[in-house]
Amino acid sequence: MQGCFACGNERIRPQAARDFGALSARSVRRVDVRRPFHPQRLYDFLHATGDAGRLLRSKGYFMGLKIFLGDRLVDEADAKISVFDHGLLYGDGVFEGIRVYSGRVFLHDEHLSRLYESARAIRLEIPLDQPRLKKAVEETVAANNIGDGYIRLVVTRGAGGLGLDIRKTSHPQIIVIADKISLYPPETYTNGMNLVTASTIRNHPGALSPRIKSLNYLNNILARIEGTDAGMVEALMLNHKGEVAECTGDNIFLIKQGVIKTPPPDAGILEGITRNAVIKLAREAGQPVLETALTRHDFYTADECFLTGTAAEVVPVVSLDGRPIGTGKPGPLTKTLIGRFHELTRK
Ligand code: PXG
Repeated sequence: MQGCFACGNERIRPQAARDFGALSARSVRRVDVRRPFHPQRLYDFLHATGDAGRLLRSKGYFMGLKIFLGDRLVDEADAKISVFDHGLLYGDGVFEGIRVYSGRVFLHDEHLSRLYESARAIRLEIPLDQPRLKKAVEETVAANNIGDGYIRLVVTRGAGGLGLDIRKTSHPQIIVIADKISLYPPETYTNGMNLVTASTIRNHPGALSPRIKSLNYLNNILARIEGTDAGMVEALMLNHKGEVAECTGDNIFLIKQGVIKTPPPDAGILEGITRNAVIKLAREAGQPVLETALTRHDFYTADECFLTGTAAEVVPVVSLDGRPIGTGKPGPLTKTLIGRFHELTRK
């Protein structure tokens, strides 16, 4: 058998598993070795802590992922693109973050449609058609044995000159990475999340439409830094009119007197795939959902609040800018929606 002798994971070299089996608590700091040692658990831990994972990978303990690059699967070590790629030089490209549940790509067509729409908006021609790209994503998931995981699908403008002219770029690059997912800590879901409003506003739609999921995420990153500085894992962003737009990587909803409300796409948001799925679930259950302009006051005085996103799924929010929302605990309707969303992921 290739891979780990203990758990069969093909990405752990047999020798690595044996070596780790002999490791003492001092050798690998921060690993809880009080519990019975298991290579898969150690692997999961190291994977979550990027640096340790990279170090051990560089020592050859882990086999790399299979990456889809261009038009075929290659080893992670061979998955390289040009330093002249405009995706790197200018953030010129588009991407999707997609979930895999039990080996199935969740809302695959919806994510692909958004990717092709983002590409159209920036005049980027994706070199594969949608059915072929869908197959490439599925092949990548299968090649990496992903059960529950995460896909990063990226299309860059391709290599070009040291100038903005897209006519000087050659082949757009397609990259598909299928890997494990790192999530918000479990207590975020049980206790709820606290948010602050960032001073950085969302991109003005007349400058760069937030509806494009482009490789240029500096706007969101600058806002996220403010959230991190305030000790929070997310931050709220307003639009150029001072209305609530979305969080740095999640859409936002409130519930007031039984009505679910969320900013419309023209409030300058990314029209989230999870957002749309949650709206549909709520409406199917007979709950009214309004897409309407909202201010921070609406959130301060809401009964409940939650975020949606591919990585986050549905997360309760319990305070904004130091004001408790509702009871200051995850709300009942939010909990029901979380349950319904989990059912959807298992369908
Ligand atoms: N708004 C923004 C700005 C986003 O980037 C969402 C809303 C939620 O959209 P979806 O379609 O995921 O429901 C996003 C998505 C990451 C990461 O690595 C971020 C997103 C998605 C996947 C991964 O931080 N953001």
